[in-house]
Amino acid sequence: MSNLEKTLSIIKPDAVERNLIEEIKKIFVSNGFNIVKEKKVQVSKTEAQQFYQVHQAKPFYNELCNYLSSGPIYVMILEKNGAILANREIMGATNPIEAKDGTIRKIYGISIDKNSVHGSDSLDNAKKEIEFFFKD
Ligand code: IDP
Ligand code: MG
Repeated sequence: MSNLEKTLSIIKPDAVERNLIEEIKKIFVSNGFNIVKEKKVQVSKTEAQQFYQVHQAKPFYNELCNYLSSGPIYVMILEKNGAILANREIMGATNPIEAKDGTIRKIYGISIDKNSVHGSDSLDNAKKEIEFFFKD
């Protein structure tokens, strides 16, 4: 049975800055994801605040929005059967220290904030996040 899903992936400023876009894309492609759309952008602080609205009550919200808007990011729509969960698995835990071997955050993450990638956490959020970056 097919369960084709789309999810939003972001290669965050720390990874773009270290020229890791191609290496990280290779991990997604070799794990069976199809990259449907992709672009490099830089978001404003206001846009970062909108994107991370679900976290507005968190103590790290302001820092998080400053960080996402601090430099270019690479956004992708990834497609695969069960893409949302599969992406969360290949990304690894939020804190790179806790991420499993072989996950993107384990390999490339610097710290809990500079953890190299974002991935949608549910079907509903995937739709919202894809719409946020790819309105057309
Ligand atoms: P996720 O990215 O694994 O889904 P979330 O809990 O949704 O993790 O948090 C969103 C982002 O906020 C994380 O990827 C990370 O960059 C940042 N973040 C999460 N927890 C902390 C924290 O305790 N301190 C600083 N930044 C954090
Ligand atoms: Mg999240």
